[in-house]
Amino acid sequence: MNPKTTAAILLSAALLLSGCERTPGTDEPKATKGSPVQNAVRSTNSPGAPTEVVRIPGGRFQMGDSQETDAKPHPVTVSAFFMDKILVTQEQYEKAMGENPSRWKGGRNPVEQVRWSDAVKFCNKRSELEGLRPCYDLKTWKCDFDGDGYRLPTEAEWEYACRAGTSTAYFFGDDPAKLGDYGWFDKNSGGHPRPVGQKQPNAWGLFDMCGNLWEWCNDFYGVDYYNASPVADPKGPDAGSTKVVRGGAWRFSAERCRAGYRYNENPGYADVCFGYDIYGFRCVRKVTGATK
Ligand SMILES: [Ca+2]
Repeated sequence: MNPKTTAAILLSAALLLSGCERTPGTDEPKATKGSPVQNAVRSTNSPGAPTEVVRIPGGRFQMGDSQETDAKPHPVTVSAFFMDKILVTQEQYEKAMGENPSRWKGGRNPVEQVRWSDAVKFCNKRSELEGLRPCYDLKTWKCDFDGDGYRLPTEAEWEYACRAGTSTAYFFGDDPAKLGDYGWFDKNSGGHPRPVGQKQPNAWGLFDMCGNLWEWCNDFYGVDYYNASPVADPKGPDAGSTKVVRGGAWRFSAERCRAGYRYNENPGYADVCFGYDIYGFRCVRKVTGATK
């Protein structure tokens, strides 16, 4: 048996034990799609390079994409929040966490191979470093939305911020041929993620919302969730087996980069679960009394 085969067997065994669903390195993630899943403010002392956050105004929008079976358009209102202009970079992540799990190394590259659980641990650490109250309980993985610290955006916040007041397929219109001006996807990425902030931002100053890396959201994925979700600040189903990711990534088609396109992935709570080089994240935090 060659070492590669042995490694593959050991890996499969580890995955079976842990309940992880896939082996890393496969092409398209096999997360289910369309079928029920079981079950401008500067943040002054961010770790690493200072990251600017944008104040996203509260408002109402039509969430969803009529071309998708799991994204029925429906009205949603979102309260104001702050959001990172850029994806969390490797420099920023390493400075806070003391490690860099990324496959494609570079300080200004977005951190990848981060699981949902890694992303929320970073959110808590960043909150502590900035003297804010961490939002996540790392035993239950629950998010305290009252905390003034960093967290992942809800799926609704993410789409609302991505659309930036637009109702077209992309925040720059309906024509996928223009995507190259705004994001990195399979046709222009060269086969790997790219440094953050190189393409044009959306109208609210957010970079890389389309493409580069899928972005972890706080919500569990629910294929039917839009049929029953509350209008005001929906936060996703109470439980589920996968978490929502949004926005497409460097090795996915333009279609996956549409503002309303939903995707989902195993959160990787256990250490033996792997991160993939297509997932990254950006943080949000609430607008508190002093900043309202
Ligand atoms: Ca993105």
